[in-house]
Amino acid sequence: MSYISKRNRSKERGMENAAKNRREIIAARLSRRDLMKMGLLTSAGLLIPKRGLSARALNSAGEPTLWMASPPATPYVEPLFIPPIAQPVASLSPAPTAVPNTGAGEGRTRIHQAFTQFPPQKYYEVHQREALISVHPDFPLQRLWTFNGTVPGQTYVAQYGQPILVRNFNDLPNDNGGFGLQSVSTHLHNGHTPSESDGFPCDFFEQGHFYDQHYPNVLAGFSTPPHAPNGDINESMSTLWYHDHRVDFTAQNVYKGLAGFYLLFNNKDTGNETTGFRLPSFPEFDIPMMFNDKNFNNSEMLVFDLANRDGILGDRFLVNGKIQPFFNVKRRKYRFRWLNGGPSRFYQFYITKQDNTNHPFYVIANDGNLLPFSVLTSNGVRIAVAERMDVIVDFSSFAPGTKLYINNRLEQVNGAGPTDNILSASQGNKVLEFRVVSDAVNDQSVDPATITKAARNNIPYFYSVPARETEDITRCFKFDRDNGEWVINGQVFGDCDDVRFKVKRNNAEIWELQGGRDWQHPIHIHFEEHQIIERNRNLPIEIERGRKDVVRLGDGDDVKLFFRFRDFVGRYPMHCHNTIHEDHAMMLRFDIDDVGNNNEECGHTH
Ligand SMILES: [Cu+2]
Repeated sequence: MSYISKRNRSKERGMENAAKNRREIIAARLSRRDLMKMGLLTSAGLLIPKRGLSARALNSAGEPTLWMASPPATPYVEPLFIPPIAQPVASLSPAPTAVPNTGAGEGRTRIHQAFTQFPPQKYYEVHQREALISVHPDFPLQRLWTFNGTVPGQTYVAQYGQPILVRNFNDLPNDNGGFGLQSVSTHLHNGHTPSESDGFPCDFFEQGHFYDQHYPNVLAGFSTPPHAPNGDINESMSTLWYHDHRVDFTAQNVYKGLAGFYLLFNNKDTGNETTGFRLPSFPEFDIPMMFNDKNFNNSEMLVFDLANRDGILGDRFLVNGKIQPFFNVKRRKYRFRWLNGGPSRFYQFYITKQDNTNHPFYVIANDGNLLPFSVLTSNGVRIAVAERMDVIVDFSSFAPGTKLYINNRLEQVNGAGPTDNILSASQGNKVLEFRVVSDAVNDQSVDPATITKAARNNIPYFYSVPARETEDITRCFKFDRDNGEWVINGQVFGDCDDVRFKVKRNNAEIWELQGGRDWQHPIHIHFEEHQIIERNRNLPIEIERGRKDVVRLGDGDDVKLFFRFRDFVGRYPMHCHNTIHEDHAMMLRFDIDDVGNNNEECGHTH
């Protein structure tokens, strides 16, 4: 509280009142749609100052300013939090059923389409509930929403060929403490998941209910030649994550804590550095890290700005739920799985030494999983919301006591996207401190220098890129801003039942995505990974080749994606993963069935 005296008290109070008004509105569970209907929100996303509601602070240009600065927090005082590994339960009662068990309180509405084909071999029970969580020792405990009591939630460690079932309970409290909706849909991001278990935004379920999510952990292509019955090993996935996806409320609910990791292993990516690809062993040297930027008020409590429709930038940087933690590392190689957990910011991470010089590292995977080769980078790696980058960082050359930093050097001043300026190392945000310790070292993991494209004479070390097939249709999508609304081909996500187009199962398709002016969007497409075959008529950079589930659309970008849609049917979304854009309706629903249609075909129906 002492730091408030350094500020202009009346201005602070005004902003606090405005914030309080907004929190009351949010506590009333009104979505942006409700506010628009009630005439409380302008098309520019500003709350209208009437009946005691005050507009948020404006800058000299009349534009909304950033949220007031968060209180300071001393960096690197707490160790990195490693979420616990989810443990299966012996059984579930009542036993899971293919048909939704609505009588027992299940919120699912559709039958499991692959329950008998891939019977669950392990069962998990997870409770979404409020917990008091520390984000920093200088801050009071926060009332966050969790999966089984931690933020991030427990990490699922899954194996290909071993289907699991997660019984997911909604035990969220009646009082949302200012923001968040107690109605949820949990999406397994990057999963080749039957639609009814995918966490489609409109498949939400309410307090006191549960939802059985069946994850077959099966390779894409298992149902058709030439990869039946086991699927294509080159479609393997690895660093998945799960997060709330409730329509209109994803940003609030994820910001409040509802996200975690789901790691998939197989007989190549084994988690053991003496076998398979010989990547650093899990969990000791294979560390998932979720990055978020958040805002805190004068009482050091987490705040979320509903009135912001451009994208929320936080001024406190969290890794695995803690503000700027430290992490002790041995003098050897580590695999870090970097995930941008949002809400809106893009990062470009460097490893910076104490003298602000750069320590190069290897990128081995993007969100689509392992690249054919390791890629050495001296320019850091860019990660938009929901993208993942697995990297190998080698600490063997550093003396014990050395400190290094994960440093975000990408300049971003508003929700529109980064300016693309790279800040100097000393100006960046150092979000985590590595401390090299003197413990004895044993490192049997592969040397990434030996698995680059050149070192391998162009023979993939990891998976090959699945072969491209002749497409059955090319569809076109323009992501734009229209009258203050985020639109895809001119339309917002208006209705859960509005099926914009239908993909015929097993078809190959090209989707051409076009970005609007002045904005950047990380676009996520559920269910099947894509290959970026062109970015602005050129091959994308090496880190973007291979497979992906998020594609960054920069200002005016034009990207071509290749897909096949195999194995399962049902409803899936495509949406911007700047979660603010997503909730303000930059999303569409497409269905996979055995008929398909030509809607959204290029030059056809827009
Ligand atoms: Cu966007």
